[in-house]
Amino acid sequence: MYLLYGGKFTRTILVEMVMAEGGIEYEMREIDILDGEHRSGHFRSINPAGMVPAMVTPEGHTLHETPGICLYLAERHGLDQIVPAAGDGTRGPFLSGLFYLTSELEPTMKRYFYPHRYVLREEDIPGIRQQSFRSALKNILFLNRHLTDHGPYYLGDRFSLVDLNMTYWSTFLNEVEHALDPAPAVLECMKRVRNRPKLQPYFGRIERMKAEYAALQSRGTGVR
Ligand SMILES: N[C@@H](CCC(=O)N[C@@H](CS)C(=O)NCC(=O)O)C(=O)O
Repeated sequence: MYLLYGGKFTRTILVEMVMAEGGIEYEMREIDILDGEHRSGHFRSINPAGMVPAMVTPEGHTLHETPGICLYLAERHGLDQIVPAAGDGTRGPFLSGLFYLTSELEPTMKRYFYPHRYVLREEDIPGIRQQSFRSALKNILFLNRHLTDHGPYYLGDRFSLVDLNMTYWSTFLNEVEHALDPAPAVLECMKRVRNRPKLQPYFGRIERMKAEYAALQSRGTGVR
């Protein structure tokens, strides 16, 4: 049995969605990031990087880094439909898309969510948040171009982990009204991903978490 550490207000839900796509069983171990539990000695003995998600395999290996965990699960459980196998012609574009999201969009989103970590003065927080939002949109516009030429999914007619990741992050940019209007192919892809029967409930949960986290932030709380 897999043990998945993570929970509310985190990207752990991406791993849960891959588990759902593959019908893979796991046990959830809730880590409260609002309470700083991810920095506790107990959790650092599992993932010294102090971040969630982390996942312990049935053999006892501890894995971290969301895209790595998702790839691992898909490959181990033969989910070739969401991760093209080595040798498949779409494997190259798939890796480019996934690494683009991981190395370009994800760090920008981290600045958007935790702007206070990137400033020396409190008054610079709104500026960092605005600047990271703009950078993220540039990444989305690049993806939009790719989807316009090759869509409706990143790999054409075939849904993959790239679409899942892109939809997850874009869902947060969508909270600013009309922000994604210049990216219609991205919006179309997001609609398809969110409507996948196995994924629908998870995107419902993400919307509820977004609303709850926004309410916390307006009261001055959140992850420090
Ligand atoms: N590169 C890591 C980043 C993980 C990450 O930043 N997780 C967030 C939750 S979504 C977290 O643990 N935040 C707590 C913190 O940074 O203090 C991954 O993709 O898994």
